[in-house]
Amino acid sequence: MSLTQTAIDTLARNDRGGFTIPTAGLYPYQWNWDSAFIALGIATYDMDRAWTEIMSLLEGQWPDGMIPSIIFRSDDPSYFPGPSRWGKTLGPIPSTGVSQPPVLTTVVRQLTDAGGTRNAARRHEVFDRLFAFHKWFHDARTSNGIVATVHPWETGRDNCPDWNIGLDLMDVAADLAPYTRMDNKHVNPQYRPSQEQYDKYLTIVQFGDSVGWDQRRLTDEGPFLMADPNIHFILLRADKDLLAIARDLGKPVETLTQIEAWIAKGEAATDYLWSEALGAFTAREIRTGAFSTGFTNCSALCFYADSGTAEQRARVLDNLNRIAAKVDFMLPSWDPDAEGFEAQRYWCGPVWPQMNYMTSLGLAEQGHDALAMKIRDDLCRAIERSGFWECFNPLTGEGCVGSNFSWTAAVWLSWQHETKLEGVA
Ligand code: 9WN
Repeated sequence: MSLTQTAIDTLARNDRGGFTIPTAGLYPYQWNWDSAFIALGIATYDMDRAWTEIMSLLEGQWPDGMIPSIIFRSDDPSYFPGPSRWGKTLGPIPSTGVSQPPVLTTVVRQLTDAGGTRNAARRHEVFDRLFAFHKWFHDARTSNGIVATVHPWETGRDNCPDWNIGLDLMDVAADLAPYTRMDNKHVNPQYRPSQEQYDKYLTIVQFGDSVGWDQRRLTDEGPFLMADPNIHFILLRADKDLLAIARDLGKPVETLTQIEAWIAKGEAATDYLWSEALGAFTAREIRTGAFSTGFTNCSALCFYADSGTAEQRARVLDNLNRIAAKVDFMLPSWDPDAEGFEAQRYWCGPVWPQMNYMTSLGLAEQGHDALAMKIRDDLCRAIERSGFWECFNPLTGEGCVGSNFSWTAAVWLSWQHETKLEGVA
């Protein structure tokens, strides 16, 4: 059977009726940014079902605009922490109390960019909800003018060494309720976050629950507060895509002015994330201003967001070329020259399909076709060698952690469908 057919079958197998889980067992619910990438993949063969994926994700949106990282439509004992551990969250469906990188608007634009009345109607149908989601990031998550994150899970890059400078500043809650991890029962524990990291993840959840999931308090008073290039660049691009959709729909001038203000704020924050020492955009601890110390697979998303100066972009390219000379498969999630690199441990080294997708798209849009192609081809080689895994060892191409993975299948389909390397912007 062809890999393309296997990819379609993988998505069908993970379909739970209107929404798609990342993979059975390990992740039995609907995840926020997973669903956005999944919609891109499904759109290559069934646009109506792709749109249903978007609409089902929006069903979980909170009244304040937040779209949670996980929507719990059931209580599945195979995953921890499930709905009971997150407590009384504020959405229409039980959910987590943090969000995930807001790639959704960009995907909506991609899905509806062909024009026509149907697509215009779809854009119209979701516009207010997308606007509310962006507003939530800019209002409830902004600290010192920077869109912050309060939990490594919100960044989608759980145990990346980027978060060590934030996690080191916090203690595990003395009254942390006992719990049993489930992730380690599905996959090799060596490839997953450490116990201490999990205790801290759960400490933040316990804090959020203790303030009734008041998002302003979670940002201002919570135990963890960092700036993440992943959320930053994805939101900045999404703001630009939201502006394009708003113009297309003929939205009022106040709406356009608001989005333009968010974009201006975002462009200023790009500089905040610039580490001169590393020549790269890195995570920062907001209370101390400390920079992380390694180049990650979101450090080159400046191209995807079309942000940063020519000098900054040139240094980012130097870093990409440095790393390309060290690994067989681009783009590792953590710098192979930095302390903490582990080729098989989750966000400490492995290649992640959705990150290669965004990085490659951004590089292509900005005219760096050779690198864009390399980042695409390396992932395709890893998939051809190992199958549709959650992530891949950058030294060997071996698959890591979850198998039969939805976003890997989706990225593959999306690339197979394109005839040339062209973005939507
Ligand atoms: C916590 C589902 C998610 C992805 C994240 C990835 C991982 C969850 C976990 O799986 O996170 O949200 O339990 O490890 O880090 O990016 O959305 O695929």
